[in-house]
Amino acid sequence: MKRIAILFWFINMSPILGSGQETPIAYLPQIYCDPGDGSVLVPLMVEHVEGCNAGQFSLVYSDQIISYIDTVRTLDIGSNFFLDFNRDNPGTLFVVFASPGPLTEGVGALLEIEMLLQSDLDIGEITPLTLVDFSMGNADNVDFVTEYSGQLAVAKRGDSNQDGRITVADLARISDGIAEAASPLSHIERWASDINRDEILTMEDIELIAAIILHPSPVIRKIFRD
Ligand SMILES: [Ca+2]
Ligand SMILES: [Ca+2]
Repeated sequence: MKRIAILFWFINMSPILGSGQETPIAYLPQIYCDPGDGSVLVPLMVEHVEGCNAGQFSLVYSDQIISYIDTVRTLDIGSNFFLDFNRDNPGTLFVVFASPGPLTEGVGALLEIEMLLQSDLDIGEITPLTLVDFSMGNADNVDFVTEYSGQLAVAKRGDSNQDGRITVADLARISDGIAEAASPLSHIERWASDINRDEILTMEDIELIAAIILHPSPVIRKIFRD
């Protein structure tokens, strides 16, 4: 099964929440996919949900970009949860989860959603990943959680500088990233530069982009993807 590197913004909510009550929140990342990736893994992050032992939410997405929800599985702080989901309606995922005991950790990844991509995606296509009616709680109180939706955008892996082509300029850009140069890579530039999908930029990524420039055939690119 192909797994693409998951990149996400860690959103610092402190300025939003202020210094008062810690409001429970849930959010999805901003992620990218290459048309050849086949599938993406999307983590659902939560904060300030300690004490909760049940919850539910819906996720609305474009079925022009995401063909099917392959599965939903618990993760990290949610690993003790029972989880079930309904994907009968394309474009909407409905998830419920519960645990025999309250969460002792309130911050982290709760679950991940594996999404299969449509086969005919174009660079630049975008779907919001919209959380709807997210609620969590326990027998004493179930309340709505503040939701921050995510986004999935189709981009070209290897096109580090995002100019639509894979050239020596991309080699230069990833070199900037490895050297942590004065002009730091943006979120999408860093994703596009991580050819081997190990979530760090190294000389191996440079070697792979160089090989794509030298051997631009689809067969060679498939070897790199696998
Ligand atoms: Ca480029
Ligand atoms: Ca890498």
